Amino acid sequence: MSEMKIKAARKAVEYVKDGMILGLGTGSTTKFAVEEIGKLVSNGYDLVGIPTSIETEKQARSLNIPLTELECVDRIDLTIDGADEVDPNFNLIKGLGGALLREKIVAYYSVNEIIIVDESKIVNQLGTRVSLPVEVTQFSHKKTKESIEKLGCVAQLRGSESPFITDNGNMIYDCKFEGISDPYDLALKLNSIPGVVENGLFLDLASHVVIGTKNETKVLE
Ligand code: ABF
Repeated sequence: MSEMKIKAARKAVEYVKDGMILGLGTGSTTKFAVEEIGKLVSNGYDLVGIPTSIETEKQARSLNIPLTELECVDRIDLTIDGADEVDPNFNLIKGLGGALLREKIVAYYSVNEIIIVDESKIVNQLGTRVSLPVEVTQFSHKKTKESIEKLGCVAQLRGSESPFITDNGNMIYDCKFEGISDPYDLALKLNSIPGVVENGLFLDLASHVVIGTKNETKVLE
């Protein structure tokens, strides 16, 4: 599995050009891409990164990748990030890594968003392989859960002994739908519930999908 992730990560980093402002995703696949970006920096590339999580920020700092904040730039040239599901329209479920809010903000401001996955993440319909992560405020989260479940899912608070708290101080409900037939409609309905901060449906945000398989690396764009 790592082999496929590494292949996808290396292929995506081929799109990095000297002088770019890069969004740095989160997760075990993206970790390999950040490692490769660190090598480019050591080789003299002038790159600046915007991390999507505290975890990625730590990794980038350890590799001496210069960092900035979104407010300090007028665009992100390219973001490389992972995903939990990818459908045939390049729509995604993200957030199993817990960083969906910052990942979505960074994706929104990126000229190109390259998604790197191994082939197990490819699905015909979103919501069939994994639950949909939804980030909610701690305040009244049980009420928010009730409203989310009215949309046709079973919502499970992340964290067994103590709740998982995101980098933004919020909680996550993992919402099991039996397939999501209209992700656009669901995304709108979820985000109109007070207490929902963001949902893990990434719609029309990915420009490229790089799939690592046992034999080859496929680039879809
Ligand atoms: C992030 O990390 C997420 O949005 C996604 O949940 C996860 C994918 O992680 P991995 O590459 O470890 O499967 O990109």
